Amino acid sequence: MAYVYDDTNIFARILRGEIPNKTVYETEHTLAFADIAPKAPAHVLVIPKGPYVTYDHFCAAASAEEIVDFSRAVAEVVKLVGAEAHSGGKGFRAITNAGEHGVQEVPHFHLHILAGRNIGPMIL
Ligand code: IU
Repeated sequence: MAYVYDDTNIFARILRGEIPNKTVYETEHTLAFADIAPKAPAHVLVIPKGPYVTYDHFCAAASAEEIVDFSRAVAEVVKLVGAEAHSGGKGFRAITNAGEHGVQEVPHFHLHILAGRNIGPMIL
């Protein structure tokens, strides 16, 4: 199925600088910013700058450079919020919602990084 990217979505507008955001980390291909309605003491959204709708779309269509850049940005964000579980931090949850059944609100791929409290069981 072909993905149709709607560039009027709120994250596209953030990327174009039309709407302010609280940037946590930024690279050539990736932006990480504070979620406007945080569900944990640290709630950061990591997004690619390219026009990808969902995680699977990103994995299938992004360049290797973009994917590596995104992955490394996730690692930096986890470090910035002090949640590196592999080296003594208390850990985090990474979530991405996709499409109707995933209950995705914003149709630009984003990874939620939630940290700073025990997030609870995986199934909500
Ligand atoms: P979802 O995975 O698409 O359901 O999550 C969208 C998130 O985007 C959600 O946590 C919102 O609080 C967040 N968000 C935001 O950070 N800034 C905005 O202007 C809007 C939504 I609209």
